Amino acid sequence: MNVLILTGAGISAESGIPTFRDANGLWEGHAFEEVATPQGFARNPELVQEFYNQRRRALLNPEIRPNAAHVALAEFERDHLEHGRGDFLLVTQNIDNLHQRAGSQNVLAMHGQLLQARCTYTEEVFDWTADLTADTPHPEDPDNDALRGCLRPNVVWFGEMPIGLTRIEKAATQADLFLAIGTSGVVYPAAGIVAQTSPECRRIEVNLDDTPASNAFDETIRGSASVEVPKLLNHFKAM
Ligand code: BJW
Repeated sequence: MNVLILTGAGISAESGIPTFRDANGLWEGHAFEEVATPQGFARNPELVQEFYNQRRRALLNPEIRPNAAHVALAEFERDHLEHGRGDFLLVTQNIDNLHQRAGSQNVLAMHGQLLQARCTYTEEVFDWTADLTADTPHPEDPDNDALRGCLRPNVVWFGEMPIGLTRIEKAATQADLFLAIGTSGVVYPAAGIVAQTSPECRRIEVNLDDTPASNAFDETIRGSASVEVPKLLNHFKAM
């Protein structure tokens, strides 16, 4: 059985990371055009860097840890691959590292990673845990003043190309089981993955609420990811 998982902000909500579109979400107080587009970054880099600096600092708080849903996915993958039961790919829209910290191996972070910075000139990517500012020196050429402030968060904003689309499309067409967990189904191309799966694929959505994508799924499970995902994966174990 080939398994494809798609996760969104809802899976990390119970780890203490706010979602985007729920009440008290990450964009409360911001228009998404201000903080999640290249145009917004060009207009006001300080605002955008500070938005991500705060989120980076929050992610590094030791109290933010993977929850039961992240752990269940990692354990399911390990067992699935160890027993040669088929392919497994976990596509996450989240820029936190909670899947990786839970032990997931085949993770494709299609919207990038918060603990990485990217040089806007060379596209080089660096692991990054500090704040980014207009004065941050280039890590490999710190005395070069022309490169000061060239780093941006290595994340995918609206209008930018998500990461790994060819691999995602291949996994979708070959999947026997597709689970979409904690995503509002409004951001493309992630929201279109379900439509790339074959008619034989079993498609299940796990979310607290209905989403605009719910009708595209064979089954919808209403509940919190930390409760429903371990139960669901236990059901599919050994298949
Ligand atoms: C729980 C829970 C619990 C809560 N348990 N559930 C086709 C049609 C229309 C538009 C487009 C289209 N194709 C492309 C577009 C344009 C655009 C788009 O989608 N716009 C729509 C908004 C209309 N897409 C893009 O621009 C993408 N790029 C692209 O297509 O490029 C093409 C291209 C071609 C040629 C040249 C160049 C490019 C890029 C999209 C990038 C999205 N980036 C962001 C920010 C990332 C960095 C960051 O984190 O700051 O990604 S936006 C934001 O939304 C973030 C998320 O990953 C993404 C999705 O959000 P998510 O995860 O679904 O979170 P929420 O908050 O929306 O939902 C949480 C859900 O969880 C809710 O449903 C809750 O109920 C649930 N929940 N607690 C279970 N405990």
